[in-house]
Amino acid sequence: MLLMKDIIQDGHPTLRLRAKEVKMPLNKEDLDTLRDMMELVINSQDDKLAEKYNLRASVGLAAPQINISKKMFVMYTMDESFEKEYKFAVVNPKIISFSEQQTYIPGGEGCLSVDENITGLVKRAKRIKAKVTLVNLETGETVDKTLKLNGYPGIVFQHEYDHLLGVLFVDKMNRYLPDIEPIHFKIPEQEKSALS
Ligand code: UDB
Ligand code: ZN
Repeated sequence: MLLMKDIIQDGHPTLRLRAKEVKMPLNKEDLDTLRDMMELVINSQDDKLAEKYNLRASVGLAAPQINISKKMFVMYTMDESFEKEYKFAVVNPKIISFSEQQTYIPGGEGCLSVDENITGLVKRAKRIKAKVTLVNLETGETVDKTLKLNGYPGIVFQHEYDHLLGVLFVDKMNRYLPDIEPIHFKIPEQEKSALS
């Protein structure tokens, strides 16, 4: 089981490398890495398990963050209105278009690989289109897809994708973004506790 101690921190050279393509067909080791990464993210969103194992509530994790310099990441999150779930194990992604329109998370981004006291506003494309290989973590089957993502799930995707390029959010932080419209969360009351 992966824990916070397995996540490397800013300053570690692996976080600055361009991750290598994952060889297909996916081997058992890479599949198990993705399974471990997804398990950590899912457990981190369970209040009891998060407390037991001291996990920060996480929405995504890229392989370089566990010191594996390969193009793969997982994300598990909802859209801004908590209507649709985005649960992906992604291999060899390539963002093929970024909308001209930009947005950002109003509270700023953080990162599991950066001191938790650091957050900052980061400009992101409002919509992206990406070619990916998605992995079914139960069966190990893979499927090539073109994903279109908007708003918050798109921001999470871009943040994880940056990790595969050796880029951290702290490289792109802005103090103010006066000309850009932030995303807004429409949070059902009972979901609010999951946010902090
Ligand atoms: C996170 N979590 O997982 F809106 F239920 C961040 C951390 C760094 C604060 C743990 C997060 O944003 N949680 C969250 C947000 C919500 C609702 C909710 C939980 N990451 C993942 C990461 O570092 N991946 O490399 C940072 C996010 C900042 C923008 C996208 C990813
Ligand atoms: Zn991160």
